[in-house]
Amino acid sequence: HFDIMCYFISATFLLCLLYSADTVEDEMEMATVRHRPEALELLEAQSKFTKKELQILYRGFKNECPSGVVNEETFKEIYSQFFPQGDSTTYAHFLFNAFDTDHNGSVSFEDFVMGLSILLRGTVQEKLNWAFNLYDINKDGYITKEEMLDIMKAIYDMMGKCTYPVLKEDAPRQHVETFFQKMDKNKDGVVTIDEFIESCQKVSIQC
Ligand SMILES: [Ca+2]
Ligand SMILES: [Ca+2]
Ligand SMILES: [Ca+2]
Repeated sequence: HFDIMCYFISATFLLCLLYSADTVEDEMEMATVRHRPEALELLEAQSKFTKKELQILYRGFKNECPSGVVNEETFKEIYSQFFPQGDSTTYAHFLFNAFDTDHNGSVSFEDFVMGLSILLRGTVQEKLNWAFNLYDINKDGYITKEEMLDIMKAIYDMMGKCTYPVLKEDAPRQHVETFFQKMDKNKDGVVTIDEFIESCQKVSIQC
């Protein structure tokens, strides 16, 4: 499970780098930032980024998405640039839903910053909560074996055949069976947030 977590965090980190890469001064963008000082101040209080970092992130965000929001298609395009050898469509879809916390079909700058804040600077507990929310595809508070299998297949698709040329067809299912056995402590067929956090923390300690 740990390597999967690392993969998904690094993938998200790449997205962050892309957004913040272009730090070229642009007067128009700075003007836009100045138009929303209250919004940035609120975000500074809610997230773990400084005002300066938020301005850089905002400029990159507006650069990439002038409309101020990211839709699912844009998200998928960005991911496919980083994983050209595989098909990242499904994983990008799941990640998009995890970032779109108010489920209105778009990732606003606020959604983006709050997600990044957790992934890059959150506590272990916050990161695990976020990961649980990602795996809980239908957001009902439980991770089923099917949901975990869907995520696992999406990650395998994203990494592509070049990364794991000798991978057997049933590898994702075998992985899920192993993880699920370990996580589903009371054997009721679903993983709750408590079971998830308990087993992930054990893995982290072992690493
Ligand atoms: Ca949203
Ligand atoms: Ca669920
Ligand atoms: Ca259980």
